Amino acid sequence: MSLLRVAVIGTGSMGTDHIIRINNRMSGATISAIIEPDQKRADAALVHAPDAKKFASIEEAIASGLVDAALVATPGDFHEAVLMPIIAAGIPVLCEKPMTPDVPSALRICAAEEKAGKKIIQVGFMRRFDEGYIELRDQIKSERLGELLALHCAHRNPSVPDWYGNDMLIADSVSHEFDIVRYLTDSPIVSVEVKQLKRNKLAPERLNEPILVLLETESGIIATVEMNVSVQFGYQVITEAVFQKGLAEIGRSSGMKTWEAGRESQAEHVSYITRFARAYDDEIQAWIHAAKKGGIGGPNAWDGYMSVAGVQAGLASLRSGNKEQASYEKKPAFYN
Ligand code: ISE
Repeated sequence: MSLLRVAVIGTGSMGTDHIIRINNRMSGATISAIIEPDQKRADAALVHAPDAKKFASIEEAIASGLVDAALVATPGDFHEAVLMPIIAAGIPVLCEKPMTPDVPSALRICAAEEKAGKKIIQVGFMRRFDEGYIELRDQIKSERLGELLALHCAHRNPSVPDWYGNDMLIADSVSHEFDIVRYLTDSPIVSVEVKQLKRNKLAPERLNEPILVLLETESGIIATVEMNVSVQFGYQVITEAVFQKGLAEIGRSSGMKTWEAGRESQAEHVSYITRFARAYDDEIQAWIHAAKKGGIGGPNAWDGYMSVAGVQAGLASLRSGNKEQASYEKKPAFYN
């Protein structure tokens, strides 16, 4: 295969960012199809993918014979309906997080993939491709600073769009930490406790935040996550790891420093699109290489399910205010 022909389903900000990335910066792939019900958005995306064709559904795009792989960037609620025909066609797919909105649908996806007999779903947990997280995972594994004792995470957005509701603090945003904490510690999350911090009056009325989320792993690590989506000043994802003999910190801005009018300042990111730009590039390039061989090059559907199951416990805690246990199905041998 010369170029992997990719169909993009959903051309909001993330879908469009991936289209630009694939057609301009990645090697080995081109955008051949766009599926987006909002015609204005579809046309705006086509500007970046002039050779692509618009289709009304993923089924039609697959039937056209123009599609070797798919990238799903619709809101999570639509993922299952899009993933099922892709799995049936055996086409490799990168699906943005959350894989699905709830546990039953996540398990249905895993079961369908297992039945199809091949791992073809990669879930868009781009943090696993971020240099800082990769270094931190190595640091933890090496035990150079002794055993890992705790993680302090801050996940801060300047603001969120109108359609971002209170549950999305957990389901859309902390869904990343449900994955990355498990990945850093190599241990599943067994309990979740959400605490309300003093409410930011600048937050939209529908949101009760910031929140502090305590994730406890089976191995006994507690990760604190400050989830904050109205910080106004910029976008930050910072992790401090506490070890027996020292500390490690990742995620501070390395933006340009300026000295002006008696002050020193450093540029900060304002969006995940720039904060994780390199991670997205590495994630998508790894996926393209693997998809050309018919497989995946990153977190799989079971990782997607594990995050969704953690989110379910997180949502229960958001409602009850209590510590809630997370439980998981036994991992099928297929995912070992
Ligand atoms: C968004 O969907 C993302 O995935 C970002 O990484 C996260 O920081 C943001 O809070 C989410 O809404």
